[in-house]
Amino acid sequence: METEQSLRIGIQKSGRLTEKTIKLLEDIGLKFDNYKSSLMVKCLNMDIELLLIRDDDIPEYVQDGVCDLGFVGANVTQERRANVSVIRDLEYGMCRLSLAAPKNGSIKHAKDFDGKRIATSYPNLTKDFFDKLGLTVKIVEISGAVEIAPTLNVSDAICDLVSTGSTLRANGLVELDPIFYSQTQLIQTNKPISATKQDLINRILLRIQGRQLAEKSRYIMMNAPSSSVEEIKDILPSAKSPTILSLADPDMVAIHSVVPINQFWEIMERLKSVGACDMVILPIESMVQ
Ligand code: PRT
Ligand code: ZN
Repeated sequence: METEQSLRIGIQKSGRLTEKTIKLLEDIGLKFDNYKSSLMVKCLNMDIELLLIRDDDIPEYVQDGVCDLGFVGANVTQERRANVSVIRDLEYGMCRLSLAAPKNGSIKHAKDFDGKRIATSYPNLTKDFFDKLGLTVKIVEISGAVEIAPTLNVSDAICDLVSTGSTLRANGLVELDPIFYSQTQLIQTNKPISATKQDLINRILLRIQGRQLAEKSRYIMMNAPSSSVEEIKDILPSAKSPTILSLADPDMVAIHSVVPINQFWEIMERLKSVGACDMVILPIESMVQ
């Protein structure tokens, strides 16, 4: 009987997403060595192999079933119009695909682009945007260093990825409308896969969810007067009740809970105002609910 191939995951070999993707995979318990020197890396503790390739190739490889999963920017998947399933937004590699034009030129808004030349590595996303507006533009497809195109009079404006905006500014361009917001995503092939592989994907997904939730949460420990427990329970947003432990001093208790990072300071201040003290805040490695 033919032995089944390992679950194959496509990741960027060398680029902006590589380090964070490898870190995420390590954080969820996958072990491998030598990923820098090889194109195919076997996971040491699970039936998984990594294929290290250019990010542009990942959506097609996943679409065609060469890889079962891929970690890649939504910008690439959408531009390639790949037939894959997005199974998780991963909240890193954030950027936007934006229109930009020379600082002191006549192009100020999307409507000013009618009949103009736009340099971009994203012809499909750019065309979709202008088609929706009913405007006709001439797309000049360029594979890199798009920002220099207006200076070289290759185009009147550009459509390119932006994160901080400093590259645009350095090239005398101003950012106009963002046309697409992107982040790294976990994509899965739509080709049929075995139940064993699907189980492994489900495990990976659960671990990623746990990791993402943990990153957005903090473990908080505090002491408080027993008389404040009810007020403290009302302040803590945790869906489950907090852990309450008695202390040597019968008038005091220790309370442990998990709080979301985005409400963290507000919660701390409110806890303090009802008598909580000796608060200790810890990062969380992972969470399984
Ligand atoms: O070799 P390979 O084809 O694999 O890599 P690549 O050179 O095509 O891609 P890479 O490593 O540059 O980017 C990989 C992915 O990172 C992209 O597809 C996006 O999903 C994501 N990402 C996030 C970015 C940026 N931020 C980003 N700022 N990709 C590119 N940029 C570039 C942008 O094109 C511009 O040149 O950075 C410059 C602008 O940056 P700021 O900070 O000056 O605005
Ligand atoms: Zn690329």
